Amino acid sequence: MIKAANISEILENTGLSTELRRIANKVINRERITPEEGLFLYENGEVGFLGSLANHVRQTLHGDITYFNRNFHIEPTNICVYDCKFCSYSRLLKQKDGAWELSTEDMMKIVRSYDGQPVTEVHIVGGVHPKMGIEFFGELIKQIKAHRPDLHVKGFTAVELHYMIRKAKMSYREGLQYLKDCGLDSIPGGGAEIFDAEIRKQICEDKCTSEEWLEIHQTAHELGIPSNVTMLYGHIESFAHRIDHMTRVRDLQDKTKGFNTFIPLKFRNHDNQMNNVPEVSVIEDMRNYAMARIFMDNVPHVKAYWPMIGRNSAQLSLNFGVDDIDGTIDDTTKIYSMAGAEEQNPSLTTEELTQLIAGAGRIAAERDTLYNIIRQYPMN
Ligand code: V47
Ligand code: SF4
Repeated sequence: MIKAANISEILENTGLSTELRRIANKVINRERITPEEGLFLYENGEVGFLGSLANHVRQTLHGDITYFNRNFHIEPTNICVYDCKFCSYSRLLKQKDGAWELSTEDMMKIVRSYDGQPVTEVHIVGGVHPKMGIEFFGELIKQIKAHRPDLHVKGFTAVELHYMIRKAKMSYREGLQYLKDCGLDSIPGGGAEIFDAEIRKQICEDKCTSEEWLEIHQTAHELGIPSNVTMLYGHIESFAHRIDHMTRVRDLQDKTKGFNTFIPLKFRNHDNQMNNVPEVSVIEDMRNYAMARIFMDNVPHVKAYWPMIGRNSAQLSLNFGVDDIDGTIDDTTKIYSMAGAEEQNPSLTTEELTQLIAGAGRIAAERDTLYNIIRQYPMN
């Protein structure tokens, strides 16, 4: 790796503006940049420049290690009381066409189908079904844990949690404690979208507010439940909205340190109410990963969700601040294939995934949900 002092010297001899050089020097010296500086970088930093800075931060934090995990998804239902304009997946209660709802037994069959396989995590996320309440999911988690106690249960976006907890007339703290007692280990990052109230009003008016989303995650962290955080980008939001989103994440993380991973999710425009909004380019995807790594100096990991952007872009992202590629999953996740994701039947074997990581000159490390390394490839 090039040393920080050398990078600063190199910067002196580039045609970069004084302001870009000043901000770059802060990043190189691992000083926090302000939201205004972040916005300036977003607006003026070209992709290679941002990539170099993000890669420097990534190397400092993780060296060449690139994490992946072995997980599988359960999507209990795609029936949803909400009507997010970007969603290609949900069906309203009255729409029977293409709708599904799984019973506890259906979901336990999925869990049992992984018996004997070295998966470490089950990721449970779906639509918000009015009849699937907190007790239904508490019982499901208990059954999963009774069957396979070592399986980490990462479940329910803050949107689902908000609905089921409020419907049960509990406080967030009571609801989350109940689910934790049933065996819930962590919370995925979905439902964050973009925190700005005006944008949220236009793309997902009726679901939980940004303040509620953040309060649920804060409460979870206080109860010892770690979580992830996403950002849906590349639709009608501006760079300023993205910086605002990441500032709110950074501020909460300063208080709780409960976020493990930031996951930028690229808006896909297939088959939803926002299909007139063009998708952003791969260049913008890379600039966005880089900005996430540069700006959120207190969130340990940045993840590329490869089923969404495709394996080639995921590989490229490893030079733009990303240190984690989502697990070796099969086609149990439908939310993206229905939105026009690159990978229609996302499935990568461990060998394919580790080769993809090695092909980018990185070291593949299988992790558990909490980033404990299980093994490195080639095996050590
Ligand atoms: O909140 C829905 C997104 C999210 C579209 O925590 C779309 O490890 C793009 O949260 N284009 C749910 N995105 C998925 C999610 C997730 C995924 C992977 C890992 C983790 C984790 C969490 O999917 C929703 C929404 O932001 N989404 N529709 C779309 N058309
Ligand atoms: Fe429902 Fe989630 Fe789709 Fe919104 S994104 S409509 S909350 S399934």
